[in-house]
Amino acid sequence: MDRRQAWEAQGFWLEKALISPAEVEEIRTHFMAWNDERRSAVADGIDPSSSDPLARYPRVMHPHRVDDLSKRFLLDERIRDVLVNLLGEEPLAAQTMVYFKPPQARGQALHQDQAYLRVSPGTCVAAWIALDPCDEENGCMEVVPGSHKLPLLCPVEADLSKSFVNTTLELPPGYKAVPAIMEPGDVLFFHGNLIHGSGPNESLTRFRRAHIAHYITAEAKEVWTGYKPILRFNGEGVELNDAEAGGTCGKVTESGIEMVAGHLTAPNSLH
Ligand SMILES: O=C(O)CCC(=O)C(=O)O
Repeated sequence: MDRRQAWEAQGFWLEKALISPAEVEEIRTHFMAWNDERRSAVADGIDPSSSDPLARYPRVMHPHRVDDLSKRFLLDERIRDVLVNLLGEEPLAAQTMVYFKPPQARGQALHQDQAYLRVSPGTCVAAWIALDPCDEENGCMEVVPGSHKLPLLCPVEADLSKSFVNTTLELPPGYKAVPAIMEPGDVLFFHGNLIHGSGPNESLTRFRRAHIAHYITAEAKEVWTGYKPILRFNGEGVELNDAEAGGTCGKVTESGIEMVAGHLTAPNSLH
């Protein structure tokens, strides 16, 4: 299957060795120093003084807004070229995150990114750059092939001993999560409706770091306000309308998805 066929059929594409070993090392070194010197505020309902490994290594949200290196990889031409090939149109850049996922850290339960970005028309796409070897032991990404053709599903309560976000998705019959085994420099591209997530890092010694960027399709007229400003690949800003925060399942807020049913109010940031 070529890229385009895999994208249509499965909703994801794993591009091998897109980012060089030297660049991977540059990103890793940069963000380990970032965490030492200017660690992000601990969110996701984690007590900063607890022994939770994520209190020491909180995820970094939107670093490209203040950090040239992250912005460089958000607007990287190699990533753009793969996106153009997969989508058949010019992408716009929306967001970055860095996950350290240190030894023994919890993962992020199953979700669909489009539930957060609310891009319309069109969808969002992630480019997830592996900065370490990723496998089942250290909590690699898990993807559900073909689930990008599903609508947005309503979340249910997650197991907080395994996930740092408190919602997950129940897979409809016939769907199965599979591990995405990756080497540093591989990039996993996935569709906004694709169900994905990750389990805990069971290793006692290995990190599972990633630089993650989210894009939206150029036809988009609206996106949830928390992802603005939206950028073209030449760095110019693009004006889009604000998407409705509410959906049939829940409402996006600065602190996550508030469930319509009311019993879950997720203290999670963006996604
Ligand atoms: O890196 C992970 O474990 C999860 C990342 C993710 O779900 C995302 O980027 O949407």
